[in-house]
Amino acid sequence: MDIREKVQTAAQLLSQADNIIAFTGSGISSESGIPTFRGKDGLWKQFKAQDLATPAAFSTNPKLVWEWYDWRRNIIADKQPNPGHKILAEWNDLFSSLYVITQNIDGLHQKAGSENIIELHGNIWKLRCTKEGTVTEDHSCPLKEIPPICKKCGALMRPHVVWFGESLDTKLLSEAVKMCSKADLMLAIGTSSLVYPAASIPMTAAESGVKVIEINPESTPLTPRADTSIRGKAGDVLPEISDILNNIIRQTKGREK
Ligand code: BV8
Repeated sequence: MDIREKVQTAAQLLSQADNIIAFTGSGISSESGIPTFRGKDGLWKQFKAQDLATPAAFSTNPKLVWEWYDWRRNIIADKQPNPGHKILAEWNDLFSSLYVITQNIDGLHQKAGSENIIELHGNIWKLRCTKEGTVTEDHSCPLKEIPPICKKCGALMRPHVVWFGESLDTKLLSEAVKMCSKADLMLAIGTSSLVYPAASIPMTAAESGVKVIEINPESTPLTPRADTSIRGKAGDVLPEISDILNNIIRQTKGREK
């Protein structure tokens, strides 16, 4: 099947689906100008994950880790949602339910207007007190002090994100799994499907009979499990699917009259 036929198939499958999951990774934000993790100019390329995004790195050198996050916050601060994010937000009310389960910490799904969002790996605009665990939102760019200190108890603040070697929030993970058990279709958009346990979500969905549509310029370990895998950019493919889906809906309504 060529890309046109796959886009057509995706629109058809969406027109017959009620409960949708959009599972997204850093690829959906790359057209907004935010580097991915594993692309040619990926974030990890310049830095080693184990040097920066781990509890050990933070306890060894919190200032260095915060300088990296402050640098990333400054990159993300002026970035806007792209057509990929916007189409998902437009689909908020098109289905019985649409959940966005994202590995991204950039907040662009919220900025685009998506409603039911599960941020599996946290959010770069949130800080957590290392002593009390309280979470605060802070959009200051650059950060007023590095490393930031808890205003209440004076302890070190950390980014409210999930580092390598850290377990995901069990409540969030079980909510994501519960939503997937109710879904009849999942869009896996812009993820290399390499980082676990998040990557197990689309895999499990495919194994349990959920229709999985992958949107990615490259193939991934999920590709062989997907019902259809569209080799394209999210910002191009999602608007194309949306146009065809809107035509299908118009024709169906026309026939019902
Ligand atoms: C855990 C937040 C239990 C932080 C992130 C050894 C030691 C310790 C752990 C492990 C180990 N070996 C394996 C593990 C498990 C590890 C893991 O999976 N590692 C991988 C690398 C092998 N996982 C963990 O550590 C997790 N916790 O397992 O806890 C435990 C406890 C103790 C000890 C052991 C285990 C926690 C993982 C969470 C890490 N935090 N982010 C931060 O951002 O600073 S992960 C980070 O990678 C981001 O969240 C990112 O989203 C995520 C996944 O990457 P992707 O989103 O998929 O992005 P990527 O760049 O990889 O791919 C982009 C894709 O988009 C590409 O396919 C590209 O083709 C495509 N694309 C590009 N442009 C477009 C596009 N697609 C569409 N449109 C476009 N325009």
